[in-house]
Amino acid sequence: MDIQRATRISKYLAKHLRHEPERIGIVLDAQGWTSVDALLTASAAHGFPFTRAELAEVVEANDKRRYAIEGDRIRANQGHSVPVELDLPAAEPPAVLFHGTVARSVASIRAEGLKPMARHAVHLSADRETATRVGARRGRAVVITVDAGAMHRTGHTFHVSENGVWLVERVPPEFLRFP
Ligand code: HQG
Repeated sequence: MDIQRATRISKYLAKHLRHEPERIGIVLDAQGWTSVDALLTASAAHGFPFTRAELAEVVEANDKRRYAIEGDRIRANQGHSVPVELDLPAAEPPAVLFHGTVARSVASIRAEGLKPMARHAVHLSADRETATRVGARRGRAVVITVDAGAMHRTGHTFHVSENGVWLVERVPPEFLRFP
């Protein structure tokens, strides 16, 4: 499969497994899973057919392991805007984590801390390079350092997704260090 086709399928999955399942008439369970058969049928019925083999390849080869297939079900590993309980175990974060953003958001982040905005959780990266890539989606990246160790000690709960993204409900400004 060429890379454009794989990217189109991946974006289609993101749209319907994270944000708008109802658009193609699929239903996610409480943990975000839906049946692979239902997804293949619904996608074809809504004008974007792909095969089970293509789906498996996209899930397997995805640069960020955004999706998981287990038996006959599939879900997005993180990034939802629809309500789901991913049931990820709480995990102890490393001493510092990173968040990539852009200059225009910094004043507001300084004042209010990091908020989940349209998603369920604030997304944090274990390394600076990943955070730089996340920020660079929107312009010139600004990488903020999060004192995750101190947050953990003061009772903030962290989860880590299947694909290594650290998730937390919010980050108050006192735990942030700006460049
Ligand atoms: C910003 C992609 C103003 C925040 C990426 C970010 C990631 C604030 C934006 C994943 C703010 C939210 C998530 C505040 C946060 N005031 N702006 N108080 N608090 N922000 O897309 O972290 O390809 O929801 O800095 O690679 O950019 O989808 O979050 O700029 O892993 O798998 O509000 O999405 O992964 O944007 O990205 P997003 P994000 P996927």
